[in-house]
Amino acid sequence: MGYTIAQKIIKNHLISGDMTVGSEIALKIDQTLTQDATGTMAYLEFETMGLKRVKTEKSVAYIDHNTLQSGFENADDHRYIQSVAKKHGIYFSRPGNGICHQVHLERFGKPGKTLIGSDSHTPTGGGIGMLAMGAGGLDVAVAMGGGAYYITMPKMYKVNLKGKLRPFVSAKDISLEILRILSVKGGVGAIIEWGGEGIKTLSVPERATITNMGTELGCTTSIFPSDEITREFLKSQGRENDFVELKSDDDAVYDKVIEINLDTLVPLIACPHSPDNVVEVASLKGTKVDQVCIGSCTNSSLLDMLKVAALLKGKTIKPSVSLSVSPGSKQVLSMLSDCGALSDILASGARLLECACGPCIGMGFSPNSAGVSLRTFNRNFEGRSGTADAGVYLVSPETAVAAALTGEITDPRLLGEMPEIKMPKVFKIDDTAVLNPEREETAEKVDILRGPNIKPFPTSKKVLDSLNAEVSLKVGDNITTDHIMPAGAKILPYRSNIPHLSQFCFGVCDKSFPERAKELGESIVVGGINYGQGSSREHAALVPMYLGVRAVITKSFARIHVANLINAGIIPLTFKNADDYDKINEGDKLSLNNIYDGMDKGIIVLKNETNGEEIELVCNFTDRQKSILKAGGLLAYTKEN
Ligand code: MIC
Ligand code: SF4
Repeated sequence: MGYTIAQKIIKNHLISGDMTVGSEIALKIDQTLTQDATGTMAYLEFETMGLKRVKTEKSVAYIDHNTLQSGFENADDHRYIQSVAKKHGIYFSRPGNGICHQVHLERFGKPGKTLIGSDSHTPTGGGIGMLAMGAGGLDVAVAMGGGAYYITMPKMYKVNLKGKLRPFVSAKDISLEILRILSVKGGVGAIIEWGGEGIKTLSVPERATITNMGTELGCTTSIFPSDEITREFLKSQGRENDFVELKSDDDAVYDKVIEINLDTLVPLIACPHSPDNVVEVASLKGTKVDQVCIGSCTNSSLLDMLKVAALLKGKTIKPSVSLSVSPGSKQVLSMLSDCGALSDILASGARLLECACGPCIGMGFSPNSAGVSLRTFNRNFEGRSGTADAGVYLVSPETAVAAALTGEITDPRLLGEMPEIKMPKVFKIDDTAVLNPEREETAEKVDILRGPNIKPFPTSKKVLDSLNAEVSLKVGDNITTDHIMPAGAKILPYRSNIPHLSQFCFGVCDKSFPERAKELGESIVVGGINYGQGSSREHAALVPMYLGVRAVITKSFARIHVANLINAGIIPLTFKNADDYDKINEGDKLSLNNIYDGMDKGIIVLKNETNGEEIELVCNFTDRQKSILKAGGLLAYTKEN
């Protein structure tokens, strides 16, 4: 039996485990990336492990999320990360150089290599045939130290593309179509390989839009073959030597095969508040639009920006619309500027934002009250934009421009002829905003700069043989990490200050949660399906841990979050019978006994002391995960070992 692309890379990087679906495998990691919102914590963890130098082929620290320095906090954290990077052998991408995923794709990613990043959109690298995965900061810290990255061996899905996209339909519409087909939980436990004749019509930035947004399917990662199109892209970046060809074997076996016909695909739009709430743009025709945002790691490549500039050229946006454009990297921005396209964007009335995440993570540019915002981003979770009652829709750059020009949701095909976009053969290479680390021999002399915002890392507790605690919160399905630990301009500066962050925990669901959890001392959270989807932020585990949450019981978990819970020493359990979810209410007193024995058997029996119900909970932990939980989290476990 042949191998899929992902299986080939896994086989080449397998440290332990066997490649049977569902079993735990340990992978050697070639590259890591961090961004600043998760990076400070990741480097504090790296420091705690006491290692001198990263052991990866390349590790890069990006500053792209918290660039709105409305107080000393972010600037202090940036200086901290810069100094840690210099000392420990990590490349440092300065603020302004661009969004981690865009820059990594342009300058550092390599086909066939493994990459983990403390950001859920790390799979962007799959656009050039990397096995690129999002992970919690602690897992990235361990990988930087040369440790393996553990995942559950995924199933393999294949999406075959047929035909060719028509004008005004683009890669983003393919992402939205697969979300419509599979939903935000449809990719859990799988790697999606993109293939078929249709991929030959897609350039690397288009492929990267698709692998980027594969994250919203909940999959482990997404990947394209590395072919002549990949070679051309790497060549244009002066990196042809990094090219290796990668394709699946003809007899590779997939657990699911989906076909998408590009010839018949139409412009799509994801409605509030979920990326899989997808309908045809035409069906919302005439909906008034207040704000349009173009950019984010999904749609900020030079190709996207040139399309936007060409469509805006000589036109003015509607006075009722506020349009922002954030190019993905310094390379994109300076090439836009050199060719004059930037002037076309500015002349239309758009506001230029810096090359960073910006509005995507609620770092400014929040919509007006009850505003309708069309964004080329990847997430439209409730409240994420910074305006609680805004309606955020996800669209392609083409649909975004159509809305900015008309003031309402408009099928972009009504804009007339699609101008021809000529991509340059050679890109402008200027890596001056990437700082090299200090040489190992002299690294000792580099001082680490710590600001007052960096608070001590909270210590987790060991999972004991019994737990008696009250349910501090019961939530429904598809709870995102933005619900658990919101971001945005007011909260993000405190990512290295867990006590301060804790005041906002579950703020989207129930503002009284932090107080209640603190009063209870120890408590249990109950959730529905796909709990913890979205961002990789380990803060969504560390903050509940700080507030005394000892167990989370759900119908099912998202991949990165369940790993973060275990790393934080919180025991994640799932209902054996999903209906038992109804047998627990907020405020109920629960007792779990013989936990250790239950962990070995795979089932723990919970007694609801309030209503007398007995409920079976599944806990299929590997020996390693059991040891981590018993040690009180990955940091404690790593120190012990
Ligand atoms: C996001 O898009 O939600 C973020 C902000 O990039 C997160 C990381 C974070 O919370 O810092 C992610 O996707 O992992
Ligand atoms: Fe940044 Fe948004 Fe991409 Fe997250 S999804 S990395 S916030 S641009």
